[in-house]
Amino acid sequence: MLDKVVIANRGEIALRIMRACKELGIKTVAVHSQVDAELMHARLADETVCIGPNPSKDSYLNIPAIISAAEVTDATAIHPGYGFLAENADFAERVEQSGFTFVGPTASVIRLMGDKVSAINAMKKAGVPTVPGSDGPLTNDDSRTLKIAKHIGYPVIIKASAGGGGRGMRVVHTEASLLKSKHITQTESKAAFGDDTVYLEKFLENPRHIEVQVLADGKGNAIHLGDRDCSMQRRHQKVVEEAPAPDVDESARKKVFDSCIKACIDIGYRGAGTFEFLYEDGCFYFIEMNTRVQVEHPVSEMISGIDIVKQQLRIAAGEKLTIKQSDIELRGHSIECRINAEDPKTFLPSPGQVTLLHTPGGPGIRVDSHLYSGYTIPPYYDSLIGKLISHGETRDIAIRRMRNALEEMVIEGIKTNIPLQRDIMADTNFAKGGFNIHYLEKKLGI
Ligand code: MV4
Repeated sequence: MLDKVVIANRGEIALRIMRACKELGIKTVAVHSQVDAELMHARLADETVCIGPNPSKDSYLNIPAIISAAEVTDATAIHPGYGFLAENADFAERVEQSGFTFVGPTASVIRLMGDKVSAINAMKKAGVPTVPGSDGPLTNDDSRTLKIAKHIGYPVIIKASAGGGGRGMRVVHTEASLLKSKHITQTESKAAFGDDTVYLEKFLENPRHIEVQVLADGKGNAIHLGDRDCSMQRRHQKVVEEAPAPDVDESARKKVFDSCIKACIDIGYRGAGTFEFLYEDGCFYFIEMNTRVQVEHPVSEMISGIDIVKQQLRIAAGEKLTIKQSDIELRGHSIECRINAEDPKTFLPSPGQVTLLHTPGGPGIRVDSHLYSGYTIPPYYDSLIGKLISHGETRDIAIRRMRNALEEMVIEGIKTNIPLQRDIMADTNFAKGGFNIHYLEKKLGI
């Protein structure tokens, strides 16, 4: 097993990783910015290192500072969590070149998936269903671009190959605006990512966002932990996630799971990963792969009984995946509500001191949060302060448990989105399930 892990992150995920390390008997190093000395996991860590001033670029994105922290503490591995450097291939490479274990896939796989054109190509080769599109980058041959779009049929979407997660895309409704949109996307992509490679896809108008959680050991073994529906989102920020995705065609689902496992083996995937799909009219269409543990991993843990973060650490230690697909039984239904320190109406961040905290409990309730009474939420980082997760034999029971938990939860001193979450859990369309990615923005009147 790994001896000592640097947790290169903050907040709830740093605490989540620390708990997994402690369970496995791994020593922990918390690295933090100046203001983050007050973080819950820093108090619980075996060692702490301040890696710099509060802005992320000076601390959590400071690669030399994080590697130095690993050196001075004699750590053997670095877990990046999510966000920050988690999907930075150069970071993974420098971690390994410095003699530490990176808890994640190889730098070359991160790079392959970071480039969306190469990711889609690798997936197509493995038999993962993709969106009808340009089958590679658009060239400077404009007549070819026009021909491709005409063949696919409008509307189409132009995406930056270096983009992802909603950055660098443009929907095109008519032939008249295609080339201008292509040019603008190229220019913006060059400015934002230093790469003007763009590609084109059929634009799906009312899809759901469904993703598949996988674990692979990089030694030819891979399994899936089912799917998650992340369609309840606003401006590319997920608000509620659930597993399994409600009302999915069973034969399409089986096929897509098999294709994800095959893709993991084909690309030599190692660690936890997520295949993101759009789902429309009973069909899955791959859009991107995330090469990290995700915020919403707990709903997959709840239905599978597998601790994803412990599996990440075991795989990083070089263990073979001992769980077989046939060992996994996906049981019941799980829902996650993200709790943000923000105004529930304007969505503006609401940092400040938590003067009183009461967390919910009871059967089928899990709270992943680093909050404590008296903690001051700093203004420098994102506003996620915790996650409420429910589990039950049925989706209906999971919803009822979540409603109770949201009713019990008390956070005083700051504004939170708990009122919005209560509203969503009371929504009759949420209760039905199967809403698409536009549902929440329409409900909020955006
Ligand atoms: C799309 C799409 C429709 N058609 N691609 C947005 C984030 C990035 N991961 C991909 N995105 C989309 N790609 C095609 N061909 C619609 C979106 C999209 C979206 C996807 C998932 C979750 C929320 C979304 C919100 C707006 C647009």
